[in-house]
Amino acid sequence: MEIYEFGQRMIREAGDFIKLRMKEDFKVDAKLNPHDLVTDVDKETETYIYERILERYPDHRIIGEEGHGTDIEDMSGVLWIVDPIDGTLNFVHQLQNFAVSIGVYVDGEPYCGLILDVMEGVLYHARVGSGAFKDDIRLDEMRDTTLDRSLIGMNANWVIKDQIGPAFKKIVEQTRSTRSYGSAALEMAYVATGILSASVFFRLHPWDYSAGMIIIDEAGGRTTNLLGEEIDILKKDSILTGNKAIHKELTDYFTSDAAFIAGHRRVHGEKR
Ligand code: 2AM
Ligand code: CA
Ligand code: CA
Ligand code: CA
Repeated sequence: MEIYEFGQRMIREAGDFIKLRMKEDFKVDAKLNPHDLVTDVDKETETYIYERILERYPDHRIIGEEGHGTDIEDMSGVLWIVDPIDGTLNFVHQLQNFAVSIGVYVDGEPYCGLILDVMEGVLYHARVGSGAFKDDIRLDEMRDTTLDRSLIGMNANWVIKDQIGPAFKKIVEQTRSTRSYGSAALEMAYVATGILSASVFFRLHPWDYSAGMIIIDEAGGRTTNLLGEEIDILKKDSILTGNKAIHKELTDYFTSDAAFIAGHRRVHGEKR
């Protein structure tokens, strides 16, 4: 069976696993700080996905947020990049608005992206070269927009930071409005469908953005970091994703702001 079809079936089964498991009690722990939570369900779902992939494809490799694949440093072979629950805060507080997100790479090349809105039962998916889909409906090519007539995905936390805050504040002032959904993967799926024109993130990990990047590419959009630099799929980075016109407008904007560039470099380091 093809990896893409297997992945679609398996991610829906992982969603069913979460829905069953969340009916029982689960433990919530803080990771690095009180804003950064993890639950038993995150960990158990990652293990479920890990075992399902290896039982079917013993030679594939898997990186997951909750601890699998920490030794992986190259992209050879088939690599699954897994976020078992993207939007853990939503999971804990709302029991909705969270996703399973999986990006698959073959010898370093993007192969397919899968984002399951678990409680809605909606799967956003794309295989490179075959278009992007919401369930079985093919997504239209993303249309160009300008900042002043766009809804932009953005987390309010960045507006209050010293060095980078003013740049984000200007976006709040200039765009039609901002939205924040609490799941980077779902927000990227919304960009692919066009209900957001773009989305900006700071400090995302590969498991947050890999599936979304592939789906947005297939829908005709563009993803780089906020300075317009290509993403290295094994690294943390900022993410700017959107239709091609607004992507250019926003990268031009961020790269014209010296304080923002300095703040970005401080958090993300020099570009490799
Ligand atoms: P997570 O739920 O899988 O941790 C909003 O919180 C978005 O940012 C979510 O997609 C969340 O993913 C992601 N995120 C990435 N790094 C984070 C961090 N250190 N703390 C909280 N959320 C983080
Ligand atoms: Ca997390
Ligand atoms: Ca995540
Ligand atoms: Ca997660």
